[in-house]
Amino acid sequence: MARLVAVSNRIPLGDNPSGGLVVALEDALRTSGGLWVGFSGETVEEPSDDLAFHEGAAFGRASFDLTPEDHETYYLGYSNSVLWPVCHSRADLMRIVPEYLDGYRRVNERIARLLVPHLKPDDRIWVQDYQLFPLAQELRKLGVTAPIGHFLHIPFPGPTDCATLPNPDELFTWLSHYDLVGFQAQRDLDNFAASARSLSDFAQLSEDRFRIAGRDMRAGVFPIGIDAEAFIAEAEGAREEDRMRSLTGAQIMIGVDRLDYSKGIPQRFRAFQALLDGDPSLTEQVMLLQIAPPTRESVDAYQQIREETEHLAGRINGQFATVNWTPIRFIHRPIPRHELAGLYRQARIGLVTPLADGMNLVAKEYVAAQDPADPGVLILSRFAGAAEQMPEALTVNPHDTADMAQAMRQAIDMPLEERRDRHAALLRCVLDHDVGWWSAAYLEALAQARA
Ligand code: GDG
Repeated sequence: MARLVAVSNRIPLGDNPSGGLVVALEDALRTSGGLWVGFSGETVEEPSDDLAFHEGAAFGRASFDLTPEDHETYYLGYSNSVLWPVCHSRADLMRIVPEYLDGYRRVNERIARLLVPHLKPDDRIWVQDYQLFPLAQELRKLGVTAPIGHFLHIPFPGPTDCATLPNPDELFTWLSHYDLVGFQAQRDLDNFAASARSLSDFAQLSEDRFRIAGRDMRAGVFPIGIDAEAFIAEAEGAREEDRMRSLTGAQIMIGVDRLDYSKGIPQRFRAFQALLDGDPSLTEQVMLLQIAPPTRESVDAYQQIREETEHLAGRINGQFATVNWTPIRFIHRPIPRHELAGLYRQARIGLVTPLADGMNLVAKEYVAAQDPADPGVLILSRFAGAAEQMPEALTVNPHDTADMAQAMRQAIDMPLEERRDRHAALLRCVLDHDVGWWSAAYLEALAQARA
């Protein structure tokens, strides 16, 4: 079996990863073995010109450092101030700075150079996410002939959003050097085909085959999953002392998201406010536990979302709290994974209401963590990739406060039998399409794309 070499922006070298890609890739590599290469998280003035190898995992791990300038331009700049907002339909938050694109190209070129001496001819190379779009082109320039695939964890922009990029055509040139590009949802594949249509040299050869600038490539839909069995075990084994104790009888609604503007946390808070406003009998009967670890804090848009979220939670709590009850509990730091599993299980409602999201693994973790005999209800935004796979959730439009408040009400009142029926269907999906299924389906398609 050819060795799997996965490359991602970040490689976790400590514990407690929070971030969907890291969680999923760790599961995939633990099963298949191979090598994972990524940024160490350290910035240094003079990074080494070779990878650093790390022991202590079931698979090989190798990292590289970045200069502070590269981190600023490649990571915070082009990746997270240009591509991320555009892919999440927030071109208004984009900052186009020429140095960002230069840094992005330069770092991808450097990663290719670091990687090549460690590659074997029969490796399969699997590049992850939007920080590394140009990597296949750079590897090909250096003579790499092995199969190279890309998986995009976030949404692919449609024609209107693509047109806001400083370099829309280059995005497609980068992608055309992969044998296979994988997306989370049908919506993304449709956006890819629709956006590519404006290129001068583009043809769609079949449903999943495209020719861009004379190069043939494939694209497909591979919805990512979780390690469902392991997560079920984690939730079942959650210890009593890790649970929330201070409430007697109040139902818990839980939200778990990196504090990102794409996750719709203020919209969720406003819907909760509307729910409480509309029904005073819910006082002390329901609470919202929002876990939102910090992310990309030096980007302005992230400072703004933090301020907005804290301000709103403070205002709602001030309006409704009693001596014995705080309606919103907002935790702005990561919590350990086993605690998370126990809290999901304890919560009667899972709130997954992003404005845009590639997949959203929290939706799947929440379902896996439930007690099938008395499960909670998942409220899911139609803009999460997960909505294509999970129609048995209560599907909401996160921009519509009244619609979301109504779904919260419906979830609170939902009879046991309906909760069980919906949960059984959702759990089937989470178990059938777990992370092992995802990586196997993707890698099989990569092998076929080359054959
Ligand atoms: C990207 C795409 C796509 C969160 N807080 C804590 C914590 N987490 C864990 C969750 C979950 C993961 O982080 C978040 O995954 P999501 O999928 O919800 O979102 P992104 O981070 O935006 O991930 C997304 C994903 O990639 C995979 O392809 O689904 O659409 O945006 O696993 O549980 N974990 C711990 N403490 C926390 O406080 N331990």
